[in-house]
Amino acid sequence: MPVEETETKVILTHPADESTSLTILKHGATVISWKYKGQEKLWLSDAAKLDGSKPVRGGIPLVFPIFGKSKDEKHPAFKLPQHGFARNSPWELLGQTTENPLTVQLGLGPEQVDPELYKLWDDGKNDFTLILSVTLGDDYLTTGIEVENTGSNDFEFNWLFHTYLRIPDVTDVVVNNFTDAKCYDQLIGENYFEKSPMISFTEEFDRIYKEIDSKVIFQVVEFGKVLTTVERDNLPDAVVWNPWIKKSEGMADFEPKDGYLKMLCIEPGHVNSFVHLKAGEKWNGKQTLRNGGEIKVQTNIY
Ligand code: TA6
Repeated sequence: MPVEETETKVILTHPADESTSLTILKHGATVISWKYKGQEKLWLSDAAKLDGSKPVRGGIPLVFPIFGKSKDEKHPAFKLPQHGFARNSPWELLGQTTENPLTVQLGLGPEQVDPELYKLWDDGKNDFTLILSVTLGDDYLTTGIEVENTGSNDFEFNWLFHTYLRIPDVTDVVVNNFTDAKCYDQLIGENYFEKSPMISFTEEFDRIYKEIDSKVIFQVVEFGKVLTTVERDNLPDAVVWNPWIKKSEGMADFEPKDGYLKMLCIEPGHVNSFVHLKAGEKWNGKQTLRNGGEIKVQTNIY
């Protein structure tokens, strides 16, 4: 059955290849598994909470309306927890929209968010609808978001797909096409231009790459072979994160502790600035994760 719904999950199975499938946890509308011909492409912690008690450690958590924690106590999202409330709220399955490729939609509105949490955002005066579209293609997964301001109050927000890619060994992979991108390094608190043609990982890594043209694709490459390609539509920024040893040890829901070797977050989003949405307006952003592909070297000079 291409689409199966349980109380807590939605499972999509490719109509022509049952070894290609994906699982969405309704909590946070978090894609927790994407199998391409039986091979798991996303990383999920063995200790990830899947009971709705906290955001999922792994898969594709959804970051809205704030990335990180606001440092401006006057900002409407200042009181919200890190990464906002979308990833920690119960979304509902709206239905299947297409058969080929197979697509379902899940929705979130204020009425589904914990009232205590919701009122931390602008005193609860914003009205919105989030519609997540998830597409299982032959060799790709697409997650697209539509944010609609359904109220009378203009608001601003960040959006980010906090994608945890599964990889054989992070010390064996490089990621291309961040060359010359503007970057804010969260670990040293500095801005600089990325000079590496292929970024590699030998320690904790936490960088926000900013305002990169959507034509630029990012590729996780192992021994000259592309494992996964990340494409973006209307998501100008991308965070790259690996917690490494110490940070992994400090996260109770991060297991196994050496799991940092098997994951890499490449997170398309709009986080370097806020999206300003007037009453009645809509905004869309999309990522496509593609299995494999030919190495395509691009620069950020457009
Ligand atoms: O996306 C990178 C990041 O902002 C890191 O700084 C780290 O905090 C990570 O997100 C995980 O955040 P979480 O709230 O899920 O523990």
